[in-house]
Amino acid sequence: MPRDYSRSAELFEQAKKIIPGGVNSPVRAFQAVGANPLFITHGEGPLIYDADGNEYIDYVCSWGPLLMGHRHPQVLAALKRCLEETGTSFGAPTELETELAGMIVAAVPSVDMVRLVNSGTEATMSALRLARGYTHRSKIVKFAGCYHGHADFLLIKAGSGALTLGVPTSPGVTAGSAADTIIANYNDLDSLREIFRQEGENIAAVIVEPVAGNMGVVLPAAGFLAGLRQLTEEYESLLIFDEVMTGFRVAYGGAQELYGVTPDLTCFGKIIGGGLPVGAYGGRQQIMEQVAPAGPVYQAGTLSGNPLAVTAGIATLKLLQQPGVYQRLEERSAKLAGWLWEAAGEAGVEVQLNRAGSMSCVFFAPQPVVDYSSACSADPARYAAFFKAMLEQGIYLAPSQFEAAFVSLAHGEQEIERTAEAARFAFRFIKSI
Ligand code: KE4
Repeated sequence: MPRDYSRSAELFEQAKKIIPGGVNSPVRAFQAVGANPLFITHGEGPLIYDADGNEYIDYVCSWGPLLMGHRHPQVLAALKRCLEETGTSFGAPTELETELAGMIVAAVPSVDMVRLVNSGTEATMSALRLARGYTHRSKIVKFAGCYHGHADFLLIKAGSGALTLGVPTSPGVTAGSAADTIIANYNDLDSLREIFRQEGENIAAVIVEPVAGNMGVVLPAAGFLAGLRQLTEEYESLLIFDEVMTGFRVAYGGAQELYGVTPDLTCFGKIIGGGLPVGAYGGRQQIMEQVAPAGPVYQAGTLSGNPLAVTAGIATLKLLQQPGVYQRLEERSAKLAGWLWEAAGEAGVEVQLNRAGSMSCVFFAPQPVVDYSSACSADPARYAAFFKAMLEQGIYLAPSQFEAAFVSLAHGEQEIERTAEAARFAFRFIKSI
C-alpha cells in the first residue's frame, strides 16, 4: 500500500505561491529526485514525521546539525531554561558566547580565537575576507565539487583556460566576483601546484572541505591535505578548512584532528548550533586579531552569538564530550555501511560507498568516486529510484545523489537494522528496473 503524501502535496502547493519553489533552501525541493518534498511536522530522536503522519528514520538530520538526533532532552531543557531565565537576543555580549567560543578553542588546537556568526556561509565568506585582508592578496582557490555556502565569489565553477579561471554558476554573480576565484581539482595536487606556479604570490587562501560532503562524500586522498598545507606555506597563502560539515562530526576536533593537518583558519557551522543558527570562523590569534573591532577587517551580525542559539550549541558540545560518543557513532555508521554494501552486492547493483565516520554516500557509479568528475559519473536517476524506494519504506535519505547521509547518536541498532532491510529490498527493486 503506497504511502499517502497528499497533505504534504497540498502544503507544497500553498508554499509555492509565496515562497520561491515552496522551500527556503533549494535542495529541500526534492527536484534532484523528481518528487515533491515532504512537509515535516515533528521529530523525535532518529525519527521525523510528515504532515500525512508517515514516520521516517532520518538520515538528513537537518543536513548535519542534529548529531544528537531530534529534540534531545538535554538540548531542549537548556533551551527552555534560556527562554525562561535569559531571553533570546540582546545585541550585546553575554557570557554564553564566551563559553561556546571557549569550547571550540579547547576542541580545536589550531583555533586560538573564534568569531561567532549565523551560518556556514557567513563563516566562509568572512574567513576569506579575513584571509585577503591579512595577506593583502586577492585570489582565492576552491575545489570543483566543494560547496562553501552561497557567497557570490564561491558560486563559481571551473571555466575554460589553463588556469581554470572561475565562471559564475548563478545569474546575479558578476564576472567581477568570479575574477579572483580559481578552481582546482579535489585530490589533484598537480592541478594546484600549476595554479600556485602561475599565481602563487597573488593567492590569499585555499579553501577546502577536508572531507568533501557536497558532491556526495569524497575523502581526501593520502597526502592531499598535507600537500595543501605544504603548498600554502611555501607561497605564504592561508589554508582554510571548511569544517562546517566535518567539524565535531568526524571527530570532536574535526577533520584536522582526524587527518593531523593544521589549517590557518577553520570554518564551523551546523553541529555547533545544535539545530539553531550558529556559524563560526577561527584560527591563530595573529590572524583573528585583524577582525573588527580588534582590527580593520570588517564583519558583523545582528544575531551573531545570540544566547538562544549558543545555548543549543553549548548543550550539544557538552553531550559530545561524553566518553565513547565517537566510538559508538563509528560502530553504528560502519555497521550500516557494511550492511548497505552487502545488500547492493547481493542484489548485483554496482555502487561505490564513501564514508568518513557518520557521513557517507552511496554512489550509483561504475568506478571509485575520488573527485568531482568521477562523482559526476554517478547516475542520478538510479539514485532517485533508490531514494524513492527507501522513502516508501520509511527511510528518509538526502534527496540528491550529490549530498551526504548522516548517522546521529540517536540512530540505534533497531534503526540501523530497519534501514538495512529496506536497502535490501530497494537494491533488488533497482536491479529489476
Ligand atoms: P549554511 O550557510 O547553509 O549554514 O552553510 C553553508 C555550507 C558551508 N560549508 C559546507 C561544507 C556546507 O556543507 C555548507 C552547507 N551544506 C548544505 C548541504 N549540502 C546545506 C543544505 C542547504 O543548502 O540547504
